[in-house]
Amino acid sequence: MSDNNKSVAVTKGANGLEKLILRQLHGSSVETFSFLQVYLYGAHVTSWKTEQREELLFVSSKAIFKPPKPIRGGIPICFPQFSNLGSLEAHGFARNRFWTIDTDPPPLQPNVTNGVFVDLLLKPTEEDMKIWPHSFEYRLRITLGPGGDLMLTSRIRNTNTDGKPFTFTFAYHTYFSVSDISEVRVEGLETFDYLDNLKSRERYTEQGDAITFESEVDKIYLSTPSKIAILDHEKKRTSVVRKDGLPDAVVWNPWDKKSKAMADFGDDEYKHMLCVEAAAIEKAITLKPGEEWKVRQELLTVPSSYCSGQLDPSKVLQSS
Ligand code: TA6
Repeated sequence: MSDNNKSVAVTKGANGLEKLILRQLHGSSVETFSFLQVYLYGAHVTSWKTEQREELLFVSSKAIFKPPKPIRGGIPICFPQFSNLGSLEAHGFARNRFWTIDTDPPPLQPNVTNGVFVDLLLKPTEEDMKIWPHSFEYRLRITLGPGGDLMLTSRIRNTNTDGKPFTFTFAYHTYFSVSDISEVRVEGLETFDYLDNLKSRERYTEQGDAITFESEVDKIYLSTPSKIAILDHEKKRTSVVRKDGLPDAVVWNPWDKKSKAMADFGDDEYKHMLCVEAAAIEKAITLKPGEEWKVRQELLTVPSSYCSGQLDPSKVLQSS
């Protein structure tokens, strides 16, 4: 699909895996466009670039683009579970299944979509039903807005014909690219409670006036505000996560020891990434047959340098 200022192309990516390229032109120059790359494998966004061609997402140089391994980086979709425990694959199976392009999705209400978008669809296979015995339709709209913002809208419907409800947890496991993790602050989660994954998910309250990083962090913040800011002083850039219907937020950096333990992650790559994940974890979601759950995450970036006073996080977090 293409018109004068937006386009979607289907092409082959790593290991011949099919991927979609979305472009949104800015102004009149055909050279000025923001850009998205989405693999049908996992409905996995692996690149989001500004009109200045700046890559905003992190993908490991050692990522394995080969099923059944999920792609390390970008925005893995964690469904029907956010957990590395239990009988399902870690973080569920949505991120290591092949999705299809949904050519005739039910209308999205309210249809706030402007920009260029694709609709993707996942339904369980018979194999999937053996490990998670439920029918569902998961529709994902991925939108690159006119200003280069990235929006993911998920609609998950219970299509069980046996009258059974199902329960799940969920996260958009977003890997942000950062200049140097020791120069990054996260604003918007201070004073909130969190479950510390490094201490058997014990509950604590965030004391700091911002989250900074000197060692491994793996925290599930609970009932958090709709906006979280990630300030990258060196890049003079603030990324903002705006979430709707997703009460929790996971913050993860593996640091050095865990980085070395991951085969699909460079030993030093922890310095250049940070996961901030809009999620529904503490209170699992239950859908009866016919019910649909709709949630949204919008990502945008604003130029900023906290130290130069160009950015008052409270303004960004309170802005509409
Ligand atoms: O989101 C944080 C986390 O749950 C960490 O505990 C770590 O396991 C990370 O996800 C990566 O999980 P993955 O299954 O993608 O290797």
